[in-house]
Amino acid sequence: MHEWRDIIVSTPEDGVQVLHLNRPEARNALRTALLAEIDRALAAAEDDPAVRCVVITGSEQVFAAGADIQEMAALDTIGVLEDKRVAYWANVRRFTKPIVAAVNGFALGGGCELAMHADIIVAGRNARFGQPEINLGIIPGAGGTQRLIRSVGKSMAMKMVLSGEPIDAETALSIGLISDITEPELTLETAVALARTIARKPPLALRLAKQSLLDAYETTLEAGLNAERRAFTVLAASEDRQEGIQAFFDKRQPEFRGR
Ligand code: CO8
Repeated sequence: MHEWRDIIVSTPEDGVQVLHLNRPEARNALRTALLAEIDRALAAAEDDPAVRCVVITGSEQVFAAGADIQEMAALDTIGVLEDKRVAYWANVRRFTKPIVAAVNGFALGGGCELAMHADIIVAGRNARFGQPEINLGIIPGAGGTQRLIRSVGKSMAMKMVLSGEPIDAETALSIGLISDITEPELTLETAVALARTIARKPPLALRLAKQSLLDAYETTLEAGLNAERRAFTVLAASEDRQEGIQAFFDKRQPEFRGR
């Protein structure tokens, strides 16, 4: 059993694990120790076949106020170069199971970047997404410039990064940064319900579907289509494909085993 300090880990539904950022006194600022706990929790979730989908959330007031500015202030160039957080972020990116972010309140800087590491973002009406690093004389450092421009396009990405001004939930929905808006008190519930739906899908197909979609960020259309074709072909060998198709013919619910 792990001891957690900056996060709370729970399993509200079979197959769904929730990582709850829990540093209210610092508005869930992502200090290294917090990121290390996310890293550890995701590594455990990756290895646990019972976990099919992960939800990352903050409180009803704030998702995360970004990197811990106090911690960041203490780093010189060598410190930034050797920063352990780089590896923690990379591990979030490499996580192979679906991640849903449930965002209420501020998701700023590294907080917005953490939300964008998720595969789907569900947000409360009170959500505010922003990259305010410019106000500190820095720029986004956990993929913000790259993910924003791919997600919302050039003009809005430039506006957010260069002005540092946050956008509200309605705007985030209209530009495709998030998939759903809810009342803040229902954000987590909505995300968990979505995660539950996803958790019941065949794990191998989920993994390859996520990978194929993310490939679109990395590659040309031709190479992406080839990668999708390979993933599609590999799945023809899975027992879950047989089960899914048989269950359709039998007019019953499939029982997926991740094989
Ligand atoms: N880091 C450290 N402490 C913070 C942070 C933070 N990011 N945000 C808030 N806090 C602390 C405050 O210092 C304050 O502490 P105290 O009570 O001891 O004075 C406490 O949290 C409460 O803060 P506020 O009084 O400001 O709370 P409000 O509810 O009035 O406002 C805001 C909430 C709007 C979130 C406000 O706190 C804020 O603007 N915070 C800073 C946001 C920001 O600039 N974020 C960007 C940080 S830079 C970044 O994320 C770069 C990522 C690079 C990743 C690189 C990886 C390798």
